[in-house]
Amino acid sequence: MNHNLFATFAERMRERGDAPFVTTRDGHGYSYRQALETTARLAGALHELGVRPGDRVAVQVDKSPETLLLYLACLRLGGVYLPLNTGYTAAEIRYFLNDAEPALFVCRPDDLDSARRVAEETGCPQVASLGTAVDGSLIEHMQRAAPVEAIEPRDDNDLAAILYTSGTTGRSKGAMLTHRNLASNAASLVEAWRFTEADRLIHALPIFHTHGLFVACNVCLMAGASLLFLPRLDIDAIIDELPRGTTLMGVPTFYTRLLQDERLTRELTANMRLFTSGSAPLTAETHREFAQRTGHAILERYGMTETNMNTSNPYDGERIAGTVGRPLPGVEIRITQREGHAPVPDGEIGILEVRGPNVFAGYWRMPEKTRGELLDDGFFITGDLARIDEHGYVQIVGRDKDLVISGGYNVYPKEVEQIIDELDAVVESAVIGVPHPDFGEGVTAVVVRRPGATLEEAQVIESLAGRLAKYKQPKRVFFVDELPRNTMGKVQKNQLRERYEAIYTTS
Ligand code: MLC
Ligand code: AMP
Repeated sequence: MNHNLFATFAERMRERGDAPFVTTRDGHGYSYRQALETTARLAGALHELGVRPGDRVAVQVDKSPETLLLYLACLRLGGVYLPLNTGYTAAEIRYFLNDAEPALFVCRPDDLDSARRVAEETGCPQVASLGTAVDGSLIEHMQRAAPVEAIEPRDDNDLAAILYTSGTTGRSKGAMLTHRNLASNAASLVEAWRFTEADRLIHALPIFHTHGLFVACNVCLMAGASLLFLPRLDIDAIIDELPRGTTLMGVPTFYTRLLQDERLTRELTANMRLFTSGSAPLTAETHREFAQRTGHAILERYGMTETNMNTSNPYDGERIAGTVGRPLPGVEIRITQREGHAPVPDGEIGILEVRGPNVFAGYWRMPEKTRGELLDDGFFITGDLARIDEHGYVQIVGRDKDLVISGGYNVYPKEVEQIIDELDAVVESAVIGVPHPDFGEGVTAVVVRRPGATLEEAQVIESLAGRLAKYKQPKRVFFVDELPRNTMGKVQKNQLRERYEAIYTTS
C-alpha cells in the first residue's frame, strides 16, 4: 500500500470530480478534478527542475490556489515540502536554505534576484518563481513539462514536510513531519469536527504553518470540502462571506477583530456551523462575547508545529472557555514534573507531554535537540504548562519556554536579543511578551545602554529591519539602568512583564 498522504487525497479528488476545491473571491480557482490534473502538471515542472523523492522544496510565495497545489504536487512526487513565512528576510532565508539543503527554492517573482543570490551562496541548485496571477517561471515550466501521473510510493515514516520553528537558543529547528503524522491528524480532525463534502471553509490564515496548511487544507481535502481562499485576514471580506460559509478557522486575533465589527450578528452567522480557534490562547472573555453576539461557542483546540493537533474541545458537548478540551483519539497526554518526568498529582500544574501518531520524527539534522525534547518512551516535551481539570479538559496555564506568541506567530526572545545586543550602544537586552489588545502578546524589548550612549527606541527597531521578519520586531523598546536578576544571575522576566504589563492596553 502507498502511504503517501497524496494517495489518500487523490482518491477523494477523483470522487469529488467537478465539485469546487479551492476558489478566491474573484472566482479564480479549481474543481477537485482540475486540481488533481494540475498537481500532475506541477509535479512535472518540479521533476524537470530536478526534484526527486526525498528532496526538500523550499517555498516562500504569497498565498494563492497555486501555492496549495504546489504543496500537493510536492507530496505527489515524494518531495519534502518546506514552506517559509512570507515575512522572512533574505538573512533569515539564508539560514533555512543552508540548513535544509533544498533541491529547489520557489520564491515570489519580485524576489527572484535576491533569491538567486541566496541560492548561490547556500548551494541551492535551482530557483523558480510563483506569483499570485498564475504567473512565474514555475508556471512556464509546468506548461512545457510532461505531467507526472504517478504518485510516488512513500512509507508511513517518510518525510512529507519540514516546518521550521525557532528555539530558545535562537537557532531555528526544522520539525520533520511524516506522511503518517499528517494523515492521522487530518483524519482525526475530520471526525472530531464533523467535516463533510458540504463544508465551505473561509480560509484567511497563512498557508506556511501547521494551522493554515495542515489543519485547514488537509482536513478539507480529506473530507472533500471546499476552501474559499482570502489572501490574508480581511474582516470586510469575511463578513461578506459568512452567509455562504460553514466554517472558519482562526487565531484569537481573528475573533477579537470580528467582535469589533458591529455587522457580526447571529443572523450573519446563521449558515455557519463551526468556528475554531488555536495557535495562541483565546481569552474566556472573547469566547463569551462571541457566543453572546453570534450564538456560536468557539471551539478551541491546542497544537504545535511538532505535534500537529493534540487536544480539542468537543463538537457535541460542552466547549469550556479557557480550556483546550480533551486529547484527540490516539493522542496521549501527561502532565509531569520538569525533573524526572514523573506525573504530577491530578489537577496540578506541570509540563504537558504528548505521544501519538501525530508527534513528529525529530528535528532535521539535530539529533541532540531531538533527544532533549523527544523522550525514549515516545513522549514529546511541549514546554507548555498545563493542568487537567475536573472534566478531564486540558487548561494551558502558561509556558515553561521563553516564547512570545504574537497574533499566532511564535517569537523566541533569544533571537531578537542576540541582534539587539550586537549594537555598540547596548550592554544587554531582554525581550518579553506583554498583553496586547490585538495580537494577544506584544513583543517588547527592555534594553540597558552603555553609559553615555545615546540610543533611542526608533534606532533599536531600525537596526532589526532587514534582519528579522516584521512580526518579530518589538512594538516598543524601553531603556533601564539594569535588568532585574535572581541570585543565580538569571534575568527575571516575570518582573519585567509585570512592570510593562499595561503599556499596550492603557494607551
Ligand atoms: C502582522 N504584524 C504583526 C503580526 N502580523 N506583528 C506582530 N504579530 C503579528 N502576528 C505587523 C505587520 O507587519 C504590520 O506592521 C502591523 O503588524 C499590522 O499588521 P496588520 O495589517 O494588522 O497584519 P495582518 O495582516 O492583519 O495580520 C495579523 C494576523 C496575522 C494576526 C491576522 O499575523 C496572522 O494571520 N496570524 C496567524 C499566524 C498563524 O497562522 N499562526 C499559526 C502557527 S501554527 P507595520 O509596521 O508594517 O504596520 C501553530 C500550531 C497551532 O501555532 O496550534 O496552530
Ligand atoms: P508553534 O510552534 O507555532 O506551532 O506554536 C505552538 C505553541 O502555540 C504551543 O506550544 C502553545 O504554546 C501555543 N498554542 C497553540 N494552541 C494554543 C491554545 N489553544 N492555547 C494556548 N496556547 C496555544
